[in-house]
Amino acid sequence: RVIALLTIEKIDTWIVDVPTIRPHVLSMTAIRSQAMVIVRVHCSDGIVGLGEGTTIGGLSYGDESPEGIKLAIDTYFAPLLLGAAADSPAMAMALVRKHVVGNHFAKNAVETALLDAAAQRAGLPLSELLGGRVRDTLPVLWTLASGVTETDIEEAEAMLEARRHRIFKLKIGKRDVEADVAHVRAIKQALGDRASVRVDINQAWDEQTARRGIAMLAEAGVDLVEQPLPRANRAGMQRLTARSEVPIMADEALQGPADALDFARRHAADVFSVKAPQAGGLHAAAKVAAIAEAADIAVYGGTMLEGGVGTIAAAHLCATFVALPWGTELFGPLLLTEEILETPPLYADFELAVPRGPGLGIALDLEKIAFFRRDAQPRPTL
Ligand code: MUC
Ligand code: MG
Repeated sequence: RVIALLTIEKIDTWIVDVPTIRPHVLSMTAIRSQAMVIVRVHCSDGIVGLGEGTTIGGLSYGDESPEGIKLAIDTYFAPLLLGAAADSPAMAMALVRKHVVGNHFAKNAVETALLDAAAQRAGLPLSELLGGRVRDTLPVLWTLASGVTETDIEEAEAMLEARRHRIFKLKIGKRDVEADVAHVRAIKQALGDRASVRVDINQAWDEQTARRGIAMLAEAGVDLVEQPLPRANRAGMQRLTARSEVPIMADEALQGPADALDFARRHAADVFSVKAPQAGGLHAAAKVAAIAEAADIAVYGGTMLEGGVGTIAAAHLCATFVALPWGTELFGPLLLTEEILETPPLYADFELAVPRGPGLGIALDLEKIAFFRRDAQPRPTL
């Protein structure tokens, strides 16, 4: 038996609730607050790694809820990991995968924390452990999802003026196609060539509606259509991709490398939204991206509207992508009323800066965490 000298000593999991700056309306839910599961892995050499497990709208977007992510880590991951070697994230995660099926968001949160600790120990930015950084900043879009066309146009104008975003994603699929297309057309007409306008249907259409809707959206000037069909309808995505002039992106359908391989074989999308939580970790997401690259499918940096920790983890992965023609949507922290990092992510000139320090290169603002932790009762005043 090998005695590990460097071990995992403690794992903290906190659900941290932070309000959004305005309601964020998607086809399946509207959110007013984000619940982030913040994970800290303490190693016996004193290094602490950070991770995040965040989804959208409880169980309305994916198979895991914030409460379920915390429970999975506390009850099932921690007993496997406490006392295990801290210097091999790959071995630790192989142990977890041997005993835990599914639970991709929880696995991603823990793997991120283990990788953050390992990269801090190595004195390298996390991007160097994920294949090597080829860019220091990433283009970032903004989602217009107030639910009101005029408000969305004002918001877009303010973002352009501040040089923060010039790509906008609109959440549609909640109303009938005519109403949704009228909303999209009005926004594209107001912004013209100053901005790229894209849509995300979040699985809300059937195939006939999608055929009609995509043709109308193309005519309205939309550049990219994301996940129009339910995630299980791969043949439908394949047919839409084959006939659509506007590129089609897969998001919810990609739950890891096996899905990516099937999509690649069928060419059932032109673009993959690469999301570490959906893939089951940063390494799994890197494999999704590698499959895309091999199949001449573009990669895009997706988000689950995470806070600073998950967003910066995703940024380190995206920094390893040589081609990133559609950019990223790593704007999650900007949707929240509060920063939970000591130094907030830097957004300037339409791009997000990828931190250069060791590991994720970030630190938690522990006073903010103490204040917003769901289990902090009564809430202390700051
Ligand atoms: C999604 O489906 O892409 C990403 C941006 C946004 O506004 O919602 C998310 C989820
Ligand atoms: Mg999406």
